Amino acid sequence: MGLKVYIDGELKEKEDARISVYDHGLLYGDGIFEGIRAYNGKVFRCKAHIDRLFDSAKGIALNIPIEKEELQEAILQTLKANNLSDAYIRIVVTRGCGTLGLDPAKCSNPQIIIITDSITLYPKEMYENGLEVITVPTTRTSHSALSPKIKSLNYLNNIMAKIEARQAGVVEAIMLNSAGAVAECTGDNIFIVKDGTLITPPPDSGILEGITRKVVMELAECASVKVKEQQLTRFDLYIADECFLTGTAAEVIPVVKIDSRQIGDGAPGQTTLKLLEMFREETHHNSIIK
Ligand code: PXG
Repeated sequence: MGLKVYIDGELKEKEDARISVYDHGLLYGDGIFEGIRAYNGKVFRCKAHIDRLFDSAKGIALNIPIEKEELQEAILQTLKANNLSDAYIRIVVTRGCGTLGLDPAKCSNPQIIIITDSITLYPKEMYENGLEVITVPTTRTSHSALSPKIKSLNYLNNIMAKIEARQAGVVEAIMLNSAGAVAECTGDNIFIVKDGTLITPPPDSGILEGITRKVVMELAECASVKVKEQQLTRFDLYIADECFLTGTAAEVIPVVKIDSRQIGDGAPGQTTLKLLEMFREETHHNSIIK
């Protein structure tokens, strides 16, 4: 039996889980999504992800036709149907079928899709040796255009940044905001360590406030590491002692080179490794954060 996907209130075989070519999610990227993980049969920070999904929906004036509790039930039901205890969960809500033309008022029946599968963003060696990343020309969307807090189905500017990184021979891009300050990566938040303090750009640098980011900040506090949200420039990255990225898919991954410059001594830093270990403990074993 193949993988089952939740779509329009039903569990269907992967091959039969389809949406219309008239769905505005496809035609205009009109919709939203969430990426969540389950570890040992438990959905990690489920409430935070569902809350963010509903906020994204509200941000684009899309009414999700089920309650939060029902969505949580549907996630658990989908995991169970696929017999998965460690999984990547992708929730997609589209505007639904409409006519050819932007008007969302002509759309009916938003589609709720839940895919549960596995995800591997980076090979194991990259977690051990660290990533090389670059800053790229494509900037993160500004609050005045499309709020970066909305996890919309329109990720093209992040995809452009990813292409720019790939073309330069590295796997990930650091995106700046339109004022030239560091925002985040294409699907991950960024942290540096400088003189023992953990620093990450604040929400108003134009970032998606990552749930992994929040967990890592809480873990740092548990480990008595000083944490600061502070605007960062490329200069701050270049003189950092350590750097790492956080995200649901990547979890915590060290960065050892930025724009061809070595960070720290060129190996994953002590604080990074400590937080990576604490994150694995938090997800797989006992909760450190109370
Ligand atoms: N910034 C952006 C722009 C994101 O899209 C994060 C930061 C990290 O947020 P969380 O809450 O996950 O810590 C994201 C999350 C994918 C994928 O398929 C992308 C995300 C999440 C899961 C999978 O590349 N983006």
